[in-house]
Amino acid sequence: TPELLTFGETMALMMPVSGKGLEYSSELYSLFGGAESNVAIGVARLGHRAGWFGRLGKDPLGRMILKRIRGEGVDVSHAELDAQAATGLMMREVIMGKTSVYYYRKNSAASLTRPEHLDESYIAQAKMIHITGITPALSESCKEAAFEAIRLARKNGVKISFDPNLRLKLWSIEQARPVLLEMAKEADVFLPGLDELKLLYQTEDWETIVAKLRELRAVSIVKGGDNETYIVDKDSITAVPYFKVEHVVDTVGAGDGFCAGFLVGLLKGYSYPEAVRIGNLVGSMVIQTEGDWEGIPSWEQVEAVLLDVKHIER
Ligand code: KDG
Repeated sequence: TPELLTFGETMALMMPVSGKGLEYSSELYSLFGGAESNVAIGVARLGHRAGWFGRLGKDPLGRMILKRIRGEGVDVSHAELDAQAATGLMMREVIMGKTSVYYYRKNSAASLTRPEHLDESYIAQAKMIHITGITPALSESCKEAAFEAIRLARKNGVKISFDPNLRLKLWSIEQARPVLLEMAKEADVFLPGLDELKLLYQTEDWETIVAKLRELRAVSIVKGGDNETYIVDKDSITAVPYFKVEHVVDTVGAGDGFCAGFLVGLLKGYSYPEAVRIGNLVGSMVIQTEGDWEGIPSWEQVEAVLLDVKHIER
């Protein structure tokens, strides 16, 4: 039985093989990604039991994704392939250091998720459920499903981790704000980025942001500071420094890697600063590899860094 559950849309991901943009690239890599399955894969890599229960199309891309998530050791017993709808797709290119993502996901199998698709007994046996603000952006029924997951988790004493993952290509800030703030209220741990908080609370002022965060029942872990991650609780702010990165290859997935490392820290019973340190480390490794989750390390690799073990080349 999984300790950590998550659900949401996972899509096929196509990226140019060369450094060229999509328009002029004749060969593409076929990968896949989705914020929630990225976290589930990360938790599994780091040695804990994770489950992901999204919906995919009953098509080649859906089967490819399902097999590969399963191959990473994630429980997919409650994931479903829908014969009536297609698997979502995203394309990504990096031009002059700027990443752009293009979505082809309207009416995808995942966007047709409804509250009835959730299995209470499956959710009830987990310690924690990780939910993101992408799901409510996908459709009205997905929004209902996200709130139903929160309700079922609360009812069964399952801790809620919430990453707002604001995606302005999916909805406007005006549409997103009330929904994401409502979800944040329900969370036990809230994992926003600093840029997201500025948009959600409509202020650049850190003091005001901290005061808003302190109205929540959650502990907030604020990602994306200049050099550190912040832990904001009722009466303290703790800054945890980033790890040095040699060469940034692909920044997408850093936040999910962070979440996976941090949540594994919590599952291991570590303190918040220790768990954030692990999150920072995993995030720093993800951005040094192409793809959303491929750079997530094993627990042994994490320990080697934390304990400063020498690497033996041969
Ligand atoms: O966090 C990475 C995600 O943005 C990526 O995997 C795609 O889930 C995704 C989305 O909807 O943007």
